Amino acid sequence: MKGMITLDNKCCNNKILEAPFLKEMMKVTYNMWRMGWDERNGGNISYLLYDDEVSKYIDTNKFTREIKLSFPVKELANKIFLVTGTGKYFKNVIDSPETNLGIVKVSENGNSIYVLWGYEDGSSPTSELPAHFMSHIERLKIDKNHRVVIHTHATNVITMTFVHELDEATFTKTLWKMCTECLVVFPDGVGILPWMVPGSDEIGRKTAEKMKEYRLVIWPYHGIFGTGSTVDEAFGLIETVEKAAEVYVKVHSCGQIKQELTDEQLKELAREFKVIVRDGILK
Ligand code: 2HA
Ligand code: ZN
Repeated sequence: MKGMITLDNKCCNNKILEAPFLKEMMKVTYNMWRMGWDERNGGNISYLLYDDEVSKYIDTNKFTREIKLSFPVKELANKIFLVTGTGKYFKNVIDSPETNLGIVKVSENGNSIYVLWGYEDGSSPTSELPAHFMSHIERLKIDKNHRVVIHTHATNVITMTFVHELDEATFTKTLWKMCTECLVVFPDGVGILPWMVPGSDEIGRKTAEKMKEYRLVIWPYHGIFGTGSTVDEAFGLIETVEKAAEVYVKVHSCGQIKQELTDEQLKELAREFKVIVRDGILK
């Protein structure tokens, strides 16, 4: 029957290894490991794929396994995602994408996912799938081109959460002041959650709540989430925040600040680059 999803255990067509979205994922995970952000199995990525780009390589109506979700995601019904596997190391994705990654399709009722490709050793998507899926739901409401959620343990961002107040407005302003172009890259600032146990539906819900307003969300003493319509955009946002955090850590290791960007200069930047900055941050 046309459109019906059916079980097919004879995985897999590895022509898909040539797919641009897969190559992109292999490159970015390796890069992120090289940045030192994704130690061991740290970090996870999910990438919304369009049916017509996936169906060039695999039958999107055939699955190898069904996995029940503890949180319903009806809003994502029939959507397809490329997702890093739970317990998998970013450094290994490039050599064995078919075990470290998987392509999943959300069921019609949003209560489960079908594995279309990958997770060949029997594994499943990242433990942070609730935060990823719920964040996709919120970002798609705001941006119909949204596609990517990246979570990583960016070293200087984590460091900064120990020594800076965790108030969103002051944290954002400090980041903006660390490199001239920060305000232009993330004029909407960064959201910050209180510390929570990772991997739970609850941290997923709270992260997604922040995603209604922010493209970047920091988990204190843990890492950061970045989102975007492309892998480059989500990665670029995180990279920019991490750079600002690195400058912050270095500046504060050098002693007293002698001069810095003023609020007036930041406003001048916003005017010149025609970006709307979040209210309540600049005086
Ligand atoms: O997947 O990063 O937050 C490992 C993690 C959990
Ligand atoms: Zn993590």
